[in-house]
Amino acid sequence: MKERTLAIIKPDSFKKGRVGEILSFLEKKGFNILALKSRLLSRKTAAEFYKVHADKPFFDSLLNFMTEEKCVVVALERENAVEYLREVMGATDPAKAEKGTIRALYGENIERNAIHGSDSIENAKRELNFFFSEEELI
Ligand code: 3AN
Repeated sequence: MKERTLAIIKPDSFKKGRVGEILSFLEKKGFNILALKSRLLSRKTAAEFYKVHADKPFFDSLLNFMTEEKCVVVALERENAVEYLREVMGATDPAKAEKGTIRALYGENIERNAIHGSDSIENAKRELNFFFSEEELI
């Protein structure tokens, strides 16, 4: 069964002009791009999206980073999309990410780590609906 997940190509990748390369990487891994948009997140939007991390020491810094440039939000479709995206993204800390993963290739550090991917099927639904309307996801 095809599954959907949400990726965010983060401001560090946008600034370095790596958006196209990362999209191409995802397509080569079998993901279809169902919907996509480029957005400069407001602090309020970024805080709402990352609200589970509101009490973490890195929250404020994470909001600064996520609002410093545009993000590209992408709805992806593939068999086993949620789990497989996490696999090809690599560990949160690029220094610990497996060779050949997106974060190992493009991430700078644990915060500026190139890409976000939903971490469960339930969160994927919430995150897809956070950025896209039902009509955009047809
Ligand atoms: P992942 O994106 O791998 O699911 P989360 O959900 O634990 O990781 O963290 C959300 C985001 O917060 C990360 N993508 C990263 O940008 C940032 N982050 C996570 N842990 C740290 C940390 N220890 N220091 C700074 N930023 C962090």
